[in-house]
Amino acid sequence: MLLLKRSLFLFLYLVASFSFVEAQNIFISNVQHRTTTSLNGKWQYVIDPYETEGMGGMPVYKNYIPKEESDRVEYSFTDGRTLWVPGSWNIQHPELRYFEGTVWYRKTFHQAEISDGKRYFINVGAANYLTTVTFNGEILGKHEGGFTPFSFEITDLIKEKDNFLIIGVNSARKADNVPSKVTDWSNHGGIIRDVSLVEVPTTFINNYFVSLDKSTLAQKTKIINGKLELAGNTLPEKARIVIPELNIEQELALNSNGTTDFSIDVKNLELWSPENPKLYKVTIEAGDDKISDEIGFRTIETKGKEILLNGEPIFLKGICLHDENPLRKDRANSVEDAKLVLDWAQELGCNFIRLAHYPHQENIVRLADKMGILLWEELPLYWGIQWGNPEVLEKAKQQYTELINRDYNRASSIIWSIANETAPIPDRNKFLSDLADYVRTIDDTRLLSAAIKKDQELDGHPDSVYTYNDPIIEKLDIISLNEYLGWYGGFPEECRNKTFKAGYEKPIIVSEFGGGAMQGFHGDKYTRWSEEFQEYLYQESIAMFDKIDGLAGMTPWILVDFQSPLRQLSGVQDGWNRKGLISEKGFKKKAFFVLEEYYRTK
Ligand code: GCB
Repeated sequence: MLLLKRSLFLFLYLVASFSFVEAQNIFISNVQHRTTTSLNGKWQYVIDPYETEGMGGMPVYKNYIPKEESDRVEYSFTDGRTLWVPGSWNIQHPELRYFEGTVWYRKTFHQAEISDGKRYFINVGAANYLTTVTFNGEILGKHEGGFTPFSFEITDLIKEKDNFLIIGVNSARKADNVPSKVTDWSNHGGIIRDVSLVEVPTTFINNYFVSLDKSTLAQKTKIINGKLELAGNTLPEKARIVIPELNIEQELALNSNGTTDFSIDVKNLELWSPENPKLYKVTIEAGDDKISDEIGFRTIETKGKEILLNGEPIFLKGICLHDENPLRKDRANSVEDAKLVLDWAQELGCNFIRLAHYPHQENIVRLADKMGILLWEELPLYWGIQWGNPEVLEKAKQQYTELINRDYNRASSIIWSIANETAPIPDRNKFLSDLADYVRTIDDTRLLSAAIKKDQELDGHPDSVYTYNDPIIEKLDIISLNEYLGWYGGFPEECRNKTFKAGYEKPIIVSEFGGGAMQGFHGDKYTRWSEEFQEYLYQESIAMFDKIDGLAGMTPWILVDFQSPLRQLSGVQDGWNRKGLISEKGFKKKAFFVLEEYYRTK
């Protein structure tokens, strides 16, 4: 693997730290294994529909409380209204069902012991979309992007008693956001993932990357490459990495800025794979800090039209997924939520999941590591993006930096997808091409793809040939295509007349196909919304795709029905996209078994 240059690492750190924030948005990796206090639970809130950041001229984050009868304060956090964190506000109160704007959340807490030798941070797993973090009456900064983590330091502000953390979250959809204004999923607003108080030594290990060097795969002694970065003023000269099961205890000399690139020789390494999702305990120590993680080592690459995992061809038996718990109708935000859907995917026979269309919760990626499920991860570069706007490109890079920082060490994550169904116009081609280069410079250990748009003109026409002509393919390792013949245009049997022409020596993933069905509704195979229609569509689609030269996997759309404001057909959709193989209540539809059978034969 090409190691990141130290200067690049620093640059990324700066991008992640200062692009949208005055100061202090610092990336802290692996929060789960640090000393933390959860700030989840009930938070008080105030709605700010006109986005004034204050009511009656009084900033909400100042937390004004009337002391005398004569005092004028025009908002109150203590009127009994609360929101559960983490969670989507839209599903918690009828008054917030369709609310898209700003809500201010307040949490108060005591911190019994504040130590001089420690630094304190507020870490937010994700808040959708634009977040203002304030603490004890001071604005710490803003974070943009609804699905990636961020941290702000509060060391100089934290007290033993009566701390108040006030976070404003604005979920308004805007044309220059990533994603842009219209999506086929629910715009769940609010603090959607865990919030915690993180305690670290004054100088601490804020980030590290380790991965298996693919050029050494065939060797007996393999090499693990790594990077390490410390944050703080009293930088030690040395750090240490320990992997007990591999008998590794290696000293790492640090540069004067607290970073290092390193390589370790390893013998008898058990490779991570779906059949053997072996994770090693890895501990890194530097100065007063010590952090442990569980990490798997594998390689992923392409050769001609094949995808190779650990040097061996693999067929990706996949399914698409949104980051929702359908039973709770909420954004997924726990290990239990992740387990629910990963268990279903394994029942279906999957070894691969496309986490559509934005970064999902970290719990699912960590659980996939343990269960041996490969993942495709993507950013919400979806319909309607302002391709010509350089600020939007910066936002996309920022989100990618945060996602890669979070998941770099996860063996399950093998593909970064840089876009979904975007028309190949010059501005978009330039944007995605820049982004592809950027992603490769931060992480050259994974494969790049993008779900390219179905061929509009040819789609739905019998006897047609699908030609892969999107210029962005040049930049990608894998060609991925969404194809809805039989649902959006034509009937399922028209799949018999469609062929696919590649012209590239690259593997192909069918990243979406499918159609809607209401679980429990039956009819003949031409009855729209019946389970039989969807079943027939799966039979014909699978037969069509299976003939594609270079087919390396598929991720039909989608494992479970999901909420979407675009889907309003009463009595059928009622706000749900019905293309799931499983209903929102957890019942399987007939098409589930068609795909399961196909995967059994692969
Ligand atoms: C697509 C999109 C996906 C939609 C799906 C549909 O092509 O990528 O986000 O939900 O079609 O159901 O139409």
